[in-house]
Amino acid sequence: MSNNQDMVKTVFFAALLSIVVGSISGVSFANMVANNQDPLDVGDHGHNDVADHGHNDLAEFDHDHEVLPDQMHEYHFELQAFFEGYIGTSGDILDAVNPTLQVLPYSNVTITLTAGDFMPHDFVIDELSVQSDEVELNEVEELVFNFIIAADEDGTFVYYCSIAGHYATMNGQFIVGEGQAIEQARDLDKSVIKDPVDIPAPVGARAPQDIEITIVTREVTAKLDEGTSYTFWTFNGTVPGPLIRVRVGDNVTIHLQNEAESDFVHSIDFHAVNADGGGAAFTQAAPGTTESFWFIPEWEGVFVYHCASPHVPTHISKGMYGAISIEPAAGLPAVDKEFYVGQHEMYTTHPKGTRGHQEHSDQKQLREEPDYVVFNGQVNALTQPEYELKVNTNDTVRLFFAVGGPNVISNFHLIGGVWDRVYYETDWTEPNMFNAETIPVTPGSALAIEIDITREGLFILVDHALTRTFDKGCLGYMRSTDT
Ligand SMILES: [Cu+2]
Repeated sequence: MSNNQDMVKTVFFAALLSIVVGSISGVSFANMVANNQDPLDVGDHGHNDVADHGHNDLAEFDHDHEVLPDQMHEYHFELQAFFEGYIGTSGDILDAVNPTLQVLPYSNVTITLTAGDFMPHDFVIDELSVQSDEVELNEVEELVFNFIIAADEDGTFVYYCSIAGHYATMNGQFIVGEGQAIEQARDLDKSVIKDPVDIPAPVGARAPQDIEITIVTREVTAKLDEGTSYTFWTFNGTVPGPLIRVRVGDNVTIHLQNEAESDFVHSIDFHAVNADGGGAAFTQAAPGTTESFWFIPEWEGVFVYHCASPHVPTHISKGMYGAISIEPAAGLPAVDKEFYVGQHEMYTTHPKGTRGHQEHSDQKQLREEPDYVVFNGQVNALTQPEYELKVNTNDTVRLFFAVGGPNVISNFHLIGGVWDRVYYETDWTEPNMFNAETIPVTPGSALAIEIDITREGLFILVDHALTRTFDKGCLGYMRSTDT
């Protein structure tokens, strides 16, 4: 498929052929069409003749000297437009949300767009120069419009609503020919969500020890969003990987075991480790092998680890990051609750909201345009009742927060509260940030935060670059109940 607009030969003509329930202007449009006038003045190719006289005239239809065949394929799709998505209202797409619309080349595509709510909506395909008028309950409740697909437009395009703020929920695929149809979603019953309470106990006050830790790298297809799957690459099957807790001065041996079922080499780079590649130089593990190295933690604090096998940003975006907490000789102060949250972003071949199996997109990653930004590996993972951060009034809460990236900084914010004490890129001796409203946490860093809960109710974890929260999946709940 060419991206060259000159090669795009579809003409969106007579955008409003008829208005079934119309406005005053709609009536005049309908009259103009009936009188064989072209209300949009789309040029001198006589396109509106196609609509009025049927297929036979198409032999004369000349798109940049290409002659269309006598027989055009005919398609009619019926969609109802809601802010939550387009709903198919007939035929194969009945009841489907943002259904995939697939046609053959040389097609005359008719779309009936019905208003579903009291907001304006439209239907746009940029690459095919399709732009409908707007529908809205109590305004124009239904439009019928059509457009011609010429032969050389094979490909997969995105249709969407161009009203401000509607793209994220109102988009789907328009496939011409074979296209690059998205695969069926699979393994939607599987999850890589890291349970935020699934963390080891604090190290406590003790002498240094020899510690052996085995971490398994696992490539897992699992749910990314409602109706959408993705193949994650993980440490121990979750995103983020396990929270590792050791004492400064311990003798830590890491065994990185890459599952035999893996397709790729994986490794581990600890930002806390004073060694080549943070250990990645010693742990490039081929599928079915285990690589080991040891280190003695020198610096207290919370640090990111991640996979550092080529291509490194891709391995991180696929889910390979986590945090290690290196705790002081005297142990950490006691708190009532501890949680572990990670943020990272994914770049996919189709926009967020697309149903099916999403693949990683190198191109979007290169442009640093993520489709998904999430806490703990899945869209809105920490809003699910089983993964909410559950606290009680008067709890002191410690939160380990890690940002894998690979590219997007977190602006970590709590709606309904203030972070009381932040250990920001520091050791554990004392917090260095107090009463923080929004904490910038760069890709490849982790920190600990404490908050004193003083009320019942809902606190909301967000990235305050709020498009990521409202449109890309970065949302979590901390719910406080009275004791
Ligand atoms: Cu990897």
